[in-house]
Amino acid sequence: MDAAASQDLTIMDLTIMGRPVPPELVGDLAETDDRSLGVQLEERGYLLLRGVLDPAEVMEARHEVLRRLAAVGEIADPPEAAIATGRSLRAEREPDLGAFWRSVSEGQALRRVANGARMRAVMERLFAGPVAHFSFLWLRAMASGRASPLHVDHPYMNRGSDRLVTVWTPLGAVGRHEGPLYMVEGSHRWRELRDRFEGVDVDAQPGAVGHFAEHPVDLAQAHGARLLTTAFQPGDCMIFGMFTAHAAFDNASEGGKVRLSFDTRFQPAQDRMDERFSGPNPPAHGGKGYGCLSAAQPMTAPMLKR
Ligand SMILES: O=C(O)CCC(=O)C(=O)O
Repeated sequence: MDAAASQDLTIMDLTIMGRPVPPELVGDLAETDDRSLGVQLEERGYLLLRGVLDPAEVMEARHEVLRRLAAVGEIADPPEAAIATGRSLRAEREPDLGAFWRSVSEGQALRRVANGARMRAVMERLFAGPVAHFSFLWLRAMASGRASPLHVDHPYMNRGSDRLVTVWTPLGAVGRHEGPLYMVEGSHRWRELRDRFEGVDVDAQPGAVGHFAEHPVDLAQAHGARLLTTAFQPGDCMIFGMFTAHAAFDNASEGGKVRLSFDTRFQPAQDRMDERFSGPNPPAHGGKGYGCLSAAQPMTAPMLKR
């Protein structure tokens, strides 16, 4: 276990949707080593890269986002502390919520991290050649008490390259009790998962979903798998494939600290790209643009409840 994680020993207290996660079900994500990234991705279903981005640039992006949220009354002063007020002026000040979230998601400092030279270098190392990324970016502000549901990404973005990968980047440090991302160990090899989700397209098939109905604890226990996580630092990122089951633990931060992160997608430059997420005006799901994201909704008091 790394030093940051051992100072942050809250494994006993991790919850998902309010349900405690038995400590024996939680494990540490493995850090990448010097071998080919492609081989390690194939092996584990994910890559944990430490310190590959510039921490100062990551913190600048974090502050850029927090200042925008503070301007609509959702983050208390000083914005750097990332404490949610539980109130929001977003809807009255920004009648087009999708346009507002797009403008935050296209902030210069954020895009310097998400689409800049350091990120590109990582991706070129992974794909051993030129890369391209979605213009769409999933920026997430997770209030205390919130978690992302367990899912695979394939059903949400499978109209382009089958070499597409997700890159998830914490905007600032994320301790184990602050809603870190987790990967379900070995899930990228589950036959049952492929049978269930391969070829499913949430925008083409009414009622289709990419998330699991089962509680992640039940699913992990049924497969004898662990939920792998870590304490993240600015500069770290995670890469994973379209069939690796993942989600976030509940953000159990005391005092209402918001967990900030973004995820985006990369692929080899020569591959076809999913048209929903590319170009200057990505239509995204249902043609709603950035309005399709739950983060586009005001972060108000009901969101602070489990
Ligand atoms: O950040 C989260 O809570 C979830 C991220 C996610 O689902 C993804 O990166 O695909």
